[in-house]
Amino acid sequence: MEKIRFIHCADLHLDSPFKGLQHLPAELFARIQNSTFAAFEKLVQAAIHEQVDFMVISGDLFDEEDRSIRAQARLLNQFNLLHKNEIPVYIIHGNHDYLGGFRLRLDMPDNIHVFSDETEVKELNTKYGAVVKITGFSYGTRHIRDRRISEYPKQLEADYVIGLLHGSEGSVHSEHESYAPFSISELKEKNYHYWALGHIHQRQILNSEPPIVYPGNIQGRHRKETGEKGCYLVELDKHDAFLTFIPTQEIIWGEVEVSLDGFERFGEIYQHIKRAAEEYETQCDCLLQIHVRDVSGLSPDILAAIENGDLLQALQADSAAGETVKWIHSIKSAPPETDIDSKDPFIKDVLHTITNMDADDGRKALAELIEHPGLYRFMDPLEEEEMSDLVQEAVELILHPPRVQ
Ligand SMILES: [Mn+2]
Repeated sequence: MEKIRFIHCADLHLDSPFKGLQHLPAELFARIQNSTFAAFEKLVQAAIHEQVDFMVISGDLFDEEDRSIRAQARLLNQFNLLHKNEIPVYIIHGNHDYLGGFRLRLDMPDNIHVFSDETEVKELNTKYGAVVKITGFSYGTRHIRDRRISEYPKQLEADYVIGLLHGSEGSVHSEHESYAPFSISELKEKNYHYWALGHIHQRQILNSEPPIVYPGNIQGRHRKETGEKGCYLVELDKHDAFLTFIPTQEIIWGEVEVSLDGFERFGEIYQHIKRAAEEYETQCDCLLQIHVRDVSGLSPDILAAIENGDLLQALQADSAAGETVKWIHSIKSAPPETDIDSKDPFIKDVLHTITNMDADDGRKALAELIEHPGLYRFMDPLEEEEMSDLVQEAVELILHPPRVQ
């Protein structure tokens, strides 16, 4: 049986607006705004260079349902390049770019195959003679909460069968909070050779035989989407699967931890953090968050300079734009462990309750907001990680209430 080679990517979120970064120096902000496109261009170059048989995109090509003309035109350019190089592309749309939201559509070249909102099977014969069947569906509406996996056919006749699915892996019980949920065993039952997932932006391989894969997004879009981002080059033969990660990010979101133990003066601390940022290794532009710890020995003046942003501003003024930019976007201080014990009994009680909350308690606490009839349509369900971030931020606010001027 001939082997096949393809690229699996997802969650391009082309033309993401990067809200909240407008205050950055204009040149840097322009690079950031262009980054989702630049990442996709790198990905297409990799596909051409590797001469893959085809490409699959598992949803969320665009960031918004009313995708901009700019995003469509730039995507079309890349699809034309793939067309010229005889690389077919198989696409499902996800919750961010569901079919119902299509306001206008540029004519796509005939190497582009988009799945409809009904689960369907498409067949492809590679130039080396392998028969591949690809199954999937596009989101017709923004919220798909049904277990659509039951509609995927079993026992398809082909050399290779690949499933495309945009959704969340989760148990039956968390159904109400997730998109097109499925379990790993449900996917395995189908006897496919590869599951090309999308939706979760953190790259992860859920299973190796057969591979069940979230490639993550191709460009981080905020401080929580740290590290390298990209796609997988997949090679399947009769017995094995080989996956190679190809980084595509144009700008990397990074985190650096800095201990301030033993430091006293503003100047020293400034130099110390600056050096730590310089030592952060990266080949591309990066946006750094600095986590300072061991701050209990610092004077109130220094602590204030960290909290009110003075230190951050000083550091930013110094990071001139160059070939590659290292921009510190925030400095966070982790509260010392002892804080929790030294607070008064009321705060201690609140903290105890809040740190023992699980995701379901969190959802109950937010039910009024999440289930509000006017908001429900617009809100994505909160992922486990977002819920724990909310709890963490609440703890920090209780321990370090913002000073009222
Ligand atoms: Mn997405």
